[in-house]
Amino acid sequence: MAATAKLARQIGALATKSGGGWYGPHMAAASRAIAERLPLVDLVLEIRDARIPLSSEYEQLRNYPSSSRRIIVMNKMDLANRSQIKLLNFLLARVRELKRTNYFNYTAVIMLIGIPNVGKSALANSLHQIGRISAAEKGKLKHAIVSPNPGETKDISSFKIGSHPNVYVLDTPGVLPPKILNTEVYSKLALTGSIRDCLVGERGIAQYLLALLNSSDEYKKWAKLSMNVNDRTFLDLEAEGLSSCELDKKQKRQYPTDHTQDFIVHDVRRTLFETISFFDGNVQVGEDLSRLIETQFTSLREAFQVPVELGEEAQNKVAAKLLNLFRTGRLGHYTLDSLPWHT
Ligand SMILES: Nc1nc2c(ncn2[C@@H]2O[C@H](COP(=O)(O)OP(=O)(O)OP(=O)(O)O)[C@@H](O)[C@H]2O)c(=O)[nH]1
Ligand SMILES: [Mg+2]
Repeated sequence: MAATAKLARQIGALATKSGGGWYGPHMAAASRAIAERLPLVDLVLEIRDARIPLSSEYEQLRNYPSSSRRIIVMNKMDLANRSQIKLLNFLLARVRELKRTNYFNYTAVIMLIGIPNVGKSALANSLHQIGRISAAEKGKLKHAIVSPNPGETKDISSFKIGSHPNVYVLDTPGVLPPKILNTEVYSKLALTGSIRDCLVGERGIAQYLLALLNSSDEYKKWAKLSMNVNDRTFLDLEAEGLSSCELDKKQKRQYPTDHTQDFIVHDVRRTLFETISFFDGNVQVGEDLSRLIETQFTSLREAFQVPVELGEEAQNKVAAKLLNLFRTGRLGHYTLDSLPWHT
């Protein structure tokens, strides 16, 4: 992991040198608006990205005094609706408990806060929908905009999630501190999508992703994809009188070339498995790791069916497609922060 961490720090350092581009007037204003409201709300729900439970901490809350009013939620664990119902019931029960000691305030407000892109708006929508499912207002449900790009929510808005007492959640804009000193944390935030790709460059982020994949065991799960290809080459294809190349072309012609199609994801996983397992160097050594990543970019271009004629631009396209697969969970599940084992 040492070579991977080094690469993460290098990429993070390059990006942070270019200045705090992630922190604009919008974020500064949002940060002030959140800080002003913080003392007025009944509960604060800090949303974190389960892949980076430490790096996605909302820094301004570190010294937040009342821990009884602060709840941390790990999002993106691909919560089923069931667990969101559980979360809603838990929140409503918590509000009722607080109201018993503070019943003069009839309406309760829960503020969702977190760094950009952790899923605050998606969670606000779910809680609102589940909370209002049997309510008369069902037809008038509001909808917060959810997007894969960070910085989508610009203003604080409220969503009703319960009655008796009336309970509202406030969806807020994602906020990061103006300075991120830890360059490795910076790279993790870029990889998980909390910092806009253009600030780091998709290619650099994809190199970091490949370094992580190369030093984790996830790729071993894709061994059977490689074997399937061989099986097909020797048995089925012969029976059908097709070469493996002909079969591949035949299959691919049936679909539009969308990099999220199953067969492309399959090819990408197989390519990653083969490049890692046939590699003759040591991925813990920086130079070897860079050599492997370079080879992988070339092989992945084919897997993603990016035309070679695009030249340099082809590399950027490969990087963008690879990041998209990672961020939608199609390259496996990862925890990027090293946690003490007891957490
Ligand atoms: N896999 C997965 N994706 C999620 C989950 N929650 C949200 N997302 C996705 O994460 C992306 C960001 O979600 P948003 O709800 O817009 O995030 P946000 O925290 O409101 O972002 P900002 O408004 O930019 O701060 C979207 O592409 C969502 O579809 C989840 O539990 N699992
Ligand atoms: Mg949002």
